[in-house]
Amino acid sequence: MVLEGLGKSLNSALKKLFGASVIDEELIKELVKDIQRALLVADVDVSLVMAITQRVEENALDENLPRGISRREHIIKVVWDTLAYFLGEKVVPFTIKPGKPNLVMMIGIQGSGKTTTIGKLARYYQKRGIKSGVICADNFRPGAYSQLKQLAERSNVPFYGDEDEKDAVKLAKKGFKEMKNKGVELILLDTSGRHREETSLIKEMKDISKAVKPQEIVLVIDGTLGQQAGVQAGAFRKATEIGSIIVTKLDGSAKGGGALSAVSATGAPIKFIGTGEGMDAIEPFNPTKFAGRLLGMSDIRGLVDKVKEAQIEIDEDATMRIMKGKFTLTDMMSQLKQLKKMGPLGKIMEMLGLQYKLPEDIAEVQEENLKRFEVIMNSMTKEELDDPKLIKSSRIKRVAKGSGTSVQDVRELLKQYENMKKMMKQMGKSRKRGGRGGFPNLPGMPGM
Ligand SMILES: Nc1nc2c(ncn2[C@@H]2O[C@H](COP(=O)(O)OP(=O)(O)OP(=O)(O)O)[C@@H](O)[C@H]2O)c(=O)[nH]1
Ligand SMILES: [Mg+2]
Repeated sequence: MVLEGLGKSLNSALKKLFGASVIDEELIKELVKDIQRALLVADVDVSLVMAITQRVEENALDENLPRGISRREHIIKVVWDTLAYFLGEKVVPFTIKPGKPNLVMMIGIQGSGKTTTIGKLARYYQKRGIKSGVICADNFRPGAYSQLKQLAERSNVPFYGDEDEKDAVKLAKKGFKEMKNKGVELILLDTSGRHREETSLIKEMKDISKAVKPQEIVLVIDGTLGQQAGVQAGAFRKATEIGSIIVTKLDGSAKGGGALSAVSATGAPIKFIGTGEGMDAIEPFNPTKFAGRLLGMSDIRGLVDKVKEAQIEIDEDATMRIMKGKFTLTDMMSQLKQLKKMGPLGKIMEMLGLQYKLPEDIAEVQEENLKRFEVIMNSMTKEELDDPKLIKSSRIKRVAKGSGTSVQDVRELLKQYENMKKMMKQMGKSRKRGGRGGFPNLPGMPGM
């Protein structure tokens, strides 16, 4: 999992939001604190953390909610948008002209993941129908030649290297020529990792790029560096206009959030991220999607859409009453109708990532049942609807007779009511606990 730690803590912060009974300034403050903590642990720069949380705080309680959006949805969206904003703009991977030799040069300090990334990229593009090849211009580390050669063989792409040639510029030139002759469209140039700091690295980059004129120069940065990654990205951005960034080792790194945000703060475009040692562990970087994934929310979007589709109307009065512990038969009926519009409740719980075994009769709201319940309820007095406890056996008989149903049908309705009331109680309890791992507010129920 990419940035598992950060994702987990952000997700649990948002779960609290679902579990809370009221959304007020205090709750937002708590949410903001949780987010701050999560970002600081991920090594995001303090001033950036402040900027992010300020944005959330300012917008979360925005008075003007867009039509059809609940406060909860709005807050999730604010957190999501803010994170995405600070992760940078969406950029297109590489611009590759088909049928032409497109040279992409990879640079980066020792061990940042250049060679591995080249292997992954060659495979990534080859699979997508772009003829790819790799050149080893690393004449410094003894193992470099065979490392890249093996990676090329595994993906079945052409490789150029010469163990006896010590001049990196010559290697690059020769390799480029050979790849051109082979009709390779994406030529990936691997350079040496002898550099431990930016200055010498950038000098070599300039020497080689003068000789072979790459379309694009990619700085490969180790994501475990955290916010330090920003220093490299900044120096690189000053030195070249055709530069982009790949951040590696985001799998399992606690500091990856810091690396991504610091790099994006320099304005350098992050094009790919490395997410593991395997050959396929690379993906184009999309800040919006990435932020959603961090929040563990990709499915909540679906839920939000669904809620909107069903156009569930929230009855404020009923909400208040239920909050105060009063749950009437009429309330149950309107809840059941709303759930019916949304499809099986169990599925919704699943989308929210919550595990809770629902009583079967609640999970599946049957159309027929709803109709029968309605008929039965029509034979009840207002008093009875508001306080179903009053409905004892003689009243049950009367209602059954009046509605043309059976005593058993009426009992079933009352049982359903009891079940649902119990469920409401549990929800109330889990809210008081802070909601962690607890129960969400059901759509159309208090506060959602
Ligand atoms: N977990 C993880 N490991 C990675 C990733 N990318 C690279 N590595 C590992 O990082 C180490 C260094 O990778 P290389 O590709 O050799 O790095 P390099 O920049 O070419 O190194 P030099 O050429 O010596 O400077 C290797 O053990 C890789 O397996 C990644 O995304 N995730
Ligand atoms: Mg290397």
